[in-house]
Amino acid sequence: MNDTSPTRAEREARLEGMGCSRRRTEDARFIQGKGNYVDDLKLPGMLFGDFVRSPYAHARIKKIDVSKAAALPGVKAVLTANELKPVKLDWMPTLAGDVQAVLAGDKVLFQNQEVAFVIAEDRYIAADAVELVEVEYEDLPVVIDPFKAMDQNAPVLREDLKGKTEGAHGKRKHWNHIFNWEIGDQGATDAALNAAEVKIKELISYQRVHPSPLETCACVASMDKVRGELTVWGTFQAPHVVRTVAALLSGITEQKIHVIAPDIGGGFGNKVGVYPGYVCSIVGSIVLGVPIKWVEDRIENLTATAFARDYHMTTELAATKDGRITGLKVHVLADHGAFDACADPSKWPAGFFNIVTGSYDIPAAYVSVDGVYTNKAPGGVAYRCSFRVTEAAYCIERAIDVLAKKLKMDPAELRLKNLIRAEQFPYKSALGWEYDSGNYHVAMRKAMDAVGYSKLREEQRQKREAFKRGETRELMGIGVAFFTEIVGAGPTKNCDILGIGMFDSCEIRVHPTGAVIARLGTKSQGQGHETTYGQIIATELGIPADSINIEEGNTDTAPYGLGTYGSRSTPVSGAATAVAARKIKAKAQKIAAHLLEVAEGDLEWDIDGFRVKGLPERTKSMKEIAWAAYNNVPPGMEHGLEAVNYYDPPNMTFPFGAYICVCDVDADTGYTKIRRFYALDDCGTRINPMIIEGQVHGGLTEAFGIAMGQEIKYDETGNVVTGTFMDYFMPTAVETPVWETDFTVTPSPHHPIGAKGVGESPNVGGVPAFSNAVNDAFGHLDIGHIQMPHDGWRTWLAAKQAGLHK
Ligand code: PCD
Repeated sequence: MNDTSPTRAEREARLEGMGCSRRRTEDARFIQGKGNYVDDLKLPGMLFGDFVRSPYAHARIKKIDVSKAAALPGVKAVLTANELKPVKLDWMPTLAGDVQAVLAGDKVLFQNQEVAFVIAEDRYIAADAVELVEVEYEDLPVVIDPFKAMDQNAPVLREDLKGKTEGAHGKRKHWNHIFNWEIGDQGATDAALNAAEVKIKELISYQRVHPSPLETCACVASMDKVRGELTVWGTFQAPHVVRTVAALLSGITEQKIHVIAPDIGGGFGNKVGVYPGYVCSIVGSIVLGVPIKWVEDRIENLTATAFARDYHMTTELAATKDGRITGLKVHVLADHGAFDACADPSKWPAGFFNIVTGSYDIPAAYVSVDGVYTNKAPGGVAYRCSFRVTEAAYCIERAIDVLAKKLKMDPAELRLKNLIRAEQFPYKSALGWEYDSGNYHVAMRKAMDAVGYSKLREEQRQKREAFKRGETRELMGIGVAFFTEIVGAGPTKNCDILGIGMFDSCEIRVHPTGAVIARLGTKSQGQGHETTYGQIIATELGIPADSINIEEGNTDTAPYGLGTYGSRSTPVSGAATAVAARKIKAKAQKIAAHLLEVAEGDLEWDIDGFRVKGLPERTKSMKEIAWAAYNNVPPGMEHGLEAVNYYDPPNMTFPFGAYICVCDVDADTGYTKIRRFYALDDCGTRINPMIIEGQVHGGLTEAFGIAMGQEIKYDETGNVVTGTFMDYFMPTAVETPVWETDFTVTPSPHHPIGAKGVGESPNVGGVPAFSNAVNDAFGHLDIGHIQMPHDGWRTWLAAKQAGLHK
């Protein structure tokens, strides 16, 4: 008789566990237009809210007259700061320890700041009513340039902070100063700089950009006055935190608040914080007793909800003549806009910027960051970035290239010379981090081989000759970047948000038939969590991923978690998932031993169940064990098969990568074509290679947008001049280059499955690779660091400055 039982390989494949490029389960609804986004929600009696916003960047509010708006048929209420004051909601706390005006009272501090909230029967009436609110302003002098924020004659922006010499992070030096944050050994770093054979000093700016998810921020707040319960649906990356904040602000007890994040169309950090729209919708619903919906439009999103970057980094490197880096000193001027609403772990005013020594073994380093207020929108979010790591990576990667130019050394060579060596891991950096694992030289060499690095340099040499001879007007640039990410905030010992430790969670229940539901404290915004968490459980428990449902985003059912940002889901909730599954497996082993009438220790795990050691035909599959968990457990054991884990990671994980970009710059138009882009990522154990590739494609496209054209720009009176996708560069498939992806695998030694995050990496490594490529195109010419974004205009100017225009 033929044996028809599946082979081990077939049993393994059936699970679609870790390492499998399993198709994304959530895509079935997304590609059919059957997703369920906040704006799809329609509730009986629901009203719509819309903001009156300030046309001025800095002005005193003399008078607000809402009478005409309130009289418009269909308008139900108009809220101003006066209505919010009695319930103490005219101001709200920010995640960074500052306060932010929910609705402007005495004055406005940035263009498009929220001034009044109109509630009407539909969004069109609300929009009409917004036009009818009359606000009398008296304009005030503005501070747009962060370098002028602390001038002696700079206007006082935050009158509410008058006389306060201390902020959330210590002493304030000036009325527009927020904090100073210092780390590292200043003495040793200065000594290294003084003794240096070669040094560089460069102002490296990372311009203000915006995460601009395609779905803007939105919520529906619904107060049930009979039950005294509030439900808020919203585009929340961290639903549990929103519930806790709502409880603390509203006084409604936490169990009576239900926060639900349905499908989200991209978050990118923009949907971590709490915005005035949420507060006003909740207040409106409490006052009127009906649901209120608020959905931002594109201009509001780009100009008023959290921006990213705006870091101005004066960077010094010390080195020997042969290219050994001996010291790094950075001063950052951080423009936080009108309120410090940065979304960082509480104790980290500049996030994890102290990862700025990057992938290099730099013996001495010192960083000092000054945050300042300006008349710009608040924010400073971790846009595809673990709390300022993108700024840090850009800073060190540009600085290395500037140093290479000065040393007349190849930038890849200079990197190879200074990269942390494999045997140095776990590596303690001069600025305090312990990098968990890495094999940087292998990754760098693999990248260089893959693109044929030395051939490219030879081609570039020949092109430069041809240019001199007048045979071409194109400049070829080769951009190298090697980055180290720091993701998985975080150990609760040093990371919290509003006092809540940054653990994360997973709860798994195995049903009698061996099907599973798992719920987590994180929240996918498109990353594919419904697919990948199922794969971890599939491998751990030997249950096919197709029999596993993953749920996130409902605070009533999901265990408490801190949410999805900072590429923390895999490092933290992914670990919680494995640990919870292992608890279940331990119980399953006891049940299997009972069923097989052997000692627990006589069993071994085999793909999808246990077998008796030495007797491979005596087995109990996980399916059989699940059934037994509900009717035949060992004496004294509780029924059921479920577990929960709240995981507090012992350390962050440190993914890394080597990226190489080749571009051709037209010296006459500044137009830059990205000819080639190669990205090697190492995120430890890979759960789903296809999803990782998608993550890298998405992140590189964002990095391309940032490096090559994006900037939230203000004119001298504080008007945002890039408030739409007509003037804010949003790359489409037309502009986007082709991506080549590759990988190495260096597992994290402290993570239960060895995985590190990956979602942010391409943004972190991509931006410096593009910028280094454009700068490298001018590498043989007498011209300093060229600032981003590298749009046609700036690049044309660079060519002009380099004397390439007759
Ligand atoms: N993975 C795998 N493996 C490994 C890792 C990872 O597979 N090793 C995968 C996972 O599972 C998922 C992803 O991948 O799915 C990702 O992951 P991660 O890295 O862990 O991350 P998560 O946490 O999840 O997420 C987050 C991120 C972020 S941060 C961002 S920005 C962005 C990214 O994610 N976002 C987004 N990506 C994305 N995608 C999409 N689609 N959408 C979105 O929104 Mo922040 O901080 O928030 O700014």
